Amino acid sequence: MAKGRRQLTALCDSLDLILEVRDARAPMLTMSPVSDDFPAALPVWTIMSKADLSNAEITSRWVSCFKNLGRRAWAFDLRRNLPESLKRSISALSPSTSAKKIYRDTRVAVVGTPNVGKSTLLNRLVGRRATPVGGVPGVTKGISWFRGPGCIVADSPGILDPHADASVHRMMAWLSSSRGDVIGSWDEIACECIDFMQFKGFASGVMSVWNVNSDGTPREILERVGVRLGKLLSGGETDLAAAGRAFIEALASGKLGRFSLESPDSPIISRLNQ
Ligand SMILES: Nc1nc2c(ncn2[C@@H]2O[C@H](COP(=O)(O)OP(=O)(O)OP(=O)(O)O)[C@@H](O)[C@H]2O)c(=O)[nH]1
Ligand SMILES: [Mg+2]
Repeated sequence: MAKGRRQLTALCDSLDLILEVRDARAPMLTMSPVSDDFPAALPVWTIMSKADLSNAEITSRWVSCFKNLGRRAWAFDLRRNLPESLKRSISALSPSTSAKKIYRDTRVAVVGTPNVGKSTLLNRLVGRRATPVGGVPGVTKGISWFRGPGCIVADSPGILDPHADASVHRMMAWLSSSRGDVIGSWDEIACECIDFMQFKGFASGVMSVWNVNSDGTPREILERVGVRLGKLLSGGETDLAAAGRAFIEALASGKLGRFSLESPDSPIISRLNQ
């Protein structure tokens, strides 16, 4: 993170705009840890990605919440085209900034935590598959610039806060924004996730997609998931790690339906003014 933070901070002087991508399913949990380093004068707009995977009503409340805090914010399925109005707003930024910037394209950096859709957004902005995207965190390794219509956009690697509690990183793994295999055991991550979903009241909806009964402890439920998916060890008992991984990967990619982990009135991380 230190290198990524240094690289991004060094970029700020040449930027007109930062587009901070957050996962619409948990916009506070996936807030960029480098947000505090941006100069106050540099506009930061929030793009909530994966709005096709979140609870639509909660996401629309997040958009209003950010707007009420004076921040420009949108929620999109980034796999679809961006509204032309957003692209026009970005191109229009340049002439309205300082005189020395009038005759060049708007310079934008796309930042955020891993796997939230930064490169997907960049490709949409430049209008082609300029930079690779992938379902696992850590696809983009360094900062690269790409030219699009009316803008020059920098893609950046996902940055996690190394000082955040390990439980925060495990929660980010539920959305595939941190690597579950690096930060804990898959069964532990999955059981914590099921526990959280039970607490929030949407475990039964998620489990119903696989016809798995959501009664009982998280471990009992994960056992049933393992049986349902055929994740068994040679002795016949459930391979909980394999079941946990399959569950988290299905959840994060939307195969188990739409959900939101956070709403404006119950954020996991309460930094609502950021
Ligand atoms: N359903 C859905 N999937 C999305 C959306 N945006 C991105 N994705 C998927 O999310 C995954 C990650 O997208 P990337 O654009 O590579 O994310 P990134 O933030 O650049 O990831 P890193 O470079 O690894 O930090 C890919 O599988 C994308 O297809 C979206 O709005 N909806
Ligand atoms: Mg990327």
